[in-house]
Amino acid sequence: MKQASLPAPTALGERARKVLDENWTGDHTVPSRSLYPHQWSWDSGFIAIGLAVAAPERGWRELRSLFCAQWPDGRVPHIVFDPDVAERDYFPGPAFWDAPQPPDSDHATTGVIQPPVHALAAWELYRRTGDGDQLSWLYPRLVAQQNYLARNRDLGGNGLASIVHPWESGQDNSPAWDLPLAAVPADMDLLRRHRRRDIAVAESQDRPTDADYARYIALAESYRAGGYRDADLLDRHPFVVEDPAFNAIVAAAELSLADIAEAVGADPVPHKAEAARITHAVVTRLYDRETGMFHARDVRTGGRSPAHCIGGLIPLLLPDLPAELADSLVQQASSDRFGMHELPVPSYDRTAPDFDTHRYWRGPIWVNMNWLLLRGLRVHGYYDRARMLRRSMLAMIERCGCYEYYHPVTCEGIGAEEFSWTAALALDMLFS
Ligand code: 9WN
Repeated sequence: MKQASLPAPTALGERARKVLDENWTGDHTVPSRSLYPHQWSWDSGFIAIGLAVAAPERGWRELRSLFCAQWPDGRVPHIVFDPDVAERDYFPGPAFWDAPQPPDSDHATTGVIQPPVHALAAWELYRRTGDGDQLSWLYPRLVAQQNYLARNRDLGGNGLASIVHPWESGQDNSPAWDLPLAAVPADMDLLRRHRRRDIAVAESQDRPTDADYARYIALAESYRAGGYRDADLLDRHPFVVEDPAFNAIVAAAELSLADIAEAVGADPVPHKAEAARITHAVVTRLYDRETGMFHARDVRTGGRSPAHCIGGLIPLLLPDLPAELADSLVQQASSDRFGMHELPVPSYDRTAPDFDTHRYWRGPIWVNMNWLLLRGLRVHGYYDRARMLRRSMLAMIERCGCYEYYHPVTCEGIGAEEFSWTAALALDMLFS
């Protein structure tokens, strides 16, 4: 096994390692001790990327504990609940979800998913450690995760995976979901029956509104009422959306799986073909020539969201994206809407009348999305802009700390402090 070289200590590196150490439970890393006390799916993927630098054995463990909770149909749940955390410490907890117990785990889970960044993390861990046993254990599970998306979630029949809840996108409160969410009644009675926990530990102006939260609960209840089955969801569930960022990540995962397949002696060709197929579908279904970027599509109505959100830039990750589209995304990222110059890219259009500097996913800067964008800039050879983006992200984190998100003008930290994926991705950017 290759020995991972120890990175040189810097003040930010030490601080970031400390965040990850303090959020480590012995089995996985919580996103934040205060707001998110369980294991989250895509957080664990980003965290494992940082652990590949700081503590690779823990990185493998992080992915293993998540995939032990994989469902028989291949879905990787968005939260794996820690049985030592009380139900009242996070809403919606295990009792709300009432999901079937995964066969290889004694932990309860939610029934929804999140973007599959885990193959990217597994490949990163392998590159640094050369641990073929860990990679071989994960490979079939990562393939099952992708198969679930292709078989169960192509609800629009266009070759794209649909999300059935804003939480599945990871960009929960993005304006990209406003149109489809408007069709979901905001039953405020749900908030009388279920007490929000998030606004007890975070500022309510930084979190989704009560009306949106009521819709989130209604959607989770709708999916739960069908036993989390995906068949016929289009007929019985009010939110079915194709998200460009989610699908770009699915395609990027196939490319990592092609590398992984080669390393474990499997066939990389089907993974490359899948990546090309999804890239084609993302371009034909979700690109808007007029805006020069990608937009989420409501599968129930066929309408595309008019909002300019950071998720619409993430297909830059895809190496097969035609050069003129990549160029257009970089122009959009650098335009007044997103202003990728001194500061990283905000989650939403700076010029939009409802741009909100505090409310989450409606303006603030998120490090994980910018990290995906950084990867895309490198994929397409925009090295100067990539250097600039890396520098602005590291400067922001160094100056303000490892926050969940940041004010898009002042860079002041917002949301949870000592936030794990910010620390993890800072380590990756410092030492890769
Ligand atoms: C719901 C944990 C998660 C992230 C998401 C982010 C936020 C949860 C919440 O926190 O979502 O899953 O309670 O708001 O939007 O991307 O995975 O960090």
